[in-house]
Amino acid sequence: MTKPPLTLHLAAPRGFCAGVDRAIKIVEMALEKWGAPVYVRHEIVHNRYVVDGLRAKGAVFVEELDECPPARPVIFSAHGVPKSVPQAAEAREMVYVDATCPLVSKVHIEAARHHEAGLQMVMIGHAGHPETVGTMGQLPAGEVLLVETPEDVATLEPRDPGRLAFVTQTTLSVDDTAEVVGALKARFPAIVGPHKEDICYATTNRQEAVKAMAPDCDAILVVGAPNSSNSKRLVEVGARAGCPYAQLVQRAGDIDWRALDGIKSVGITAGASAPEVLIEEVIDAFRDRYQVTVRPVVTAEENVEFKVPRVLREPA
Ligand code: 0CJ
Ligand code: F3S
Repeated sequence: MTKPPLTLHLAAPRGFCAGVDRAIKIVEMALEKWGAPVYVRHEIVHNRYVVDGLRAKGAVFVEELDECPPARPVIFSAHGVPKSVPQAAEAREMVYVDATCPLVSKVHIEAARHHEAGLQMVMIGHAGHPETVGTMGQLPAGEVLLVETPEDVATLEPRDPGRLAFVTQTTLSVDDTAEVVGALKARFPAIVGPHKEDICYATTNRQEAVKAMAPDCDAILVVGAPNSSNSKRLVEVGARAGCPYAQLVQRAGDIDWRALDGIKSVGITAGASAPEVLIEEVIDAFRDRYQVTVRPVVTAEENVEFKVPRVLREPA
């Protein structure tokens, strides 16, 4: 039987960002330096394939520091941690390596700076997400007001409406965040913040690529995990930019082929924590069923790289 033709729009940039690359390298290098087991607080990045791969090499994933034996090294995930976590590790005299993405650390520093200047902080982010918990945890409990939507801005009760600053999660929807920032600036004209928001280059670029391809796609598949904020935002961006079917898939096995029946074009992208091997797996699954023509959709070039912490560059 001849396979039906299919145009496969392949987003670029897609997949791993510099912060994820660095975080995974940190776990691998820690395992080389100290041997197994090395503990990792929270999934190093939100991807089961990555986590399972590191677990097979001797990483042990836990949710809280007190699950780690004090005699073994522990790594903090790319999403960042509240200040209390390194403090507790120090109190227990543990060896720890912080794999927080430098772009998240930058937001932590900004929040602390505004707080020291006497401004009350507002954070735009998703409640309960580890990055939001980590950024809010840079300041004493109750010091950061969280908003998720423009409606939340209307109910804020700051100490002094003239002495406010804001920071954001790095993996938000660029468009949704612009609305929340707009609502903040409308209600609190003196609010201080970044030029636009703190959404990182990787999040911005992946959303741009999806927007560019969405009008040409009968379906868009985003390779990523259900707990990956940036991956879920790509699905929303695809749907909002006009694609009638946008879906998150962890691997090729998740593809709902019946839902794709009759499509002539598909867009493929991946969240910042999804490895290229899983994208290849998805493309191969399409090649098995269709005569595929790949059309790259390139909207930006990325050449960002972050160094691993010095402790891992020195001999044991
Ligand atoms: O929070 C981050 C610094 C992004 C890390 C990479 O992506 P992922 O999927 O692990 O995390 P998000 O849920 O934050 O997108
Ligand atoms: Fe960092 Fe952005 Fe990736 S904050 S971990 S570069 S998604």
